[in-house]
Amino acid sequence: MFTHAIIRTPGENFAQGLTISGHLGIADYSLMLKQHEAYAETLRSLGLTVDVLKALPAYPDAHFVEDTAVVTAEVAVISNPGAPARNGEQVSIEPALAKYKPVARIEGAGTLDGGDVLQVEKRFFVGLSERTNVEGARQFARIVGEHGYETVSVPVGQGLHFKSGVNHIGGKRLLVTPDFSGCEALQGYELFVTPHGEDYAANTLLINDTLITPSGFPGVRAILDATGLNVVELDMSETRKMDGGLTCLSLRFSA
Ligand code: CIR
Repeated sequence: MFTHAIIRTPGENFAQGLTISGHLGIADYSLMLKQHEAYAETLRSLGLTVDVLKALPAYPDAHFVEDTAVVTAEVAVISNPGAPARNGEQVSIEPALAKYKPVARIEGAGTLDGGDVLQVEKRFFVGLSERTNVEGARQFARIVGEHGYETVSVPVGQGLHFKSGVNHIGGKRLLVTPDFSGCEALQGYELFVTPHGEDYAANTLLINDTLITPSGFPGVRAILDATGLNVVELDMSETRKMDGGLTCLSLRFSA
């Protein structure tokens, strides 16, 4: 059960962040702020206490706070972001999390982005991607292993992060892009594959009994409605232009 979230206000220079989605157009700051506020309000409406951190002008991607840590019930693992332009964001997330949890860190040659880490009950999937390497996954597995969690590493072929393609939608259900539909590491789960043209909506966020999903993806919406959970849609157009999604914009935890 999540009770808290940490988010960060996007900086005025957020459109200078990393992106390979230039074909979607230049991201607009005032619209981004509006959509970010709607995101925060949705989390509050679900009963979460939301801490809002100040923008970090030196890091235009810093509002994608998910990549800077992985928070479990017992410990906050501060990440070591794999993109050089983002490495440093984790320094300012640490005090925000240390108020709530003991902290541990991914260090040295190990890199890890929180966007590559998906928790399903006592299991963590860690995507090995351009951002997260084997050493980062090894350090992460050791830290959370001390608290009884199992870690399974999964290669990420296409897509930025593991959670760009795989997310938990309650019970034993995972929402996956076609790339992950035959993934052996996901055996034992019921896989729901995003329909053609709807890969972006694989990044759907489960908050307690509610699924938050990007608007404009009717096939995914139908899959989510069939779960019987509450479903909320948010317009994610400006975040998407910067390769981000719903999970990327917050750290969720119980405190
Ligand atoms: C980046 O390339 O790092 C950012 N522009 C997008 C990060 C999205 N984060 C996430 O999927 N967890």
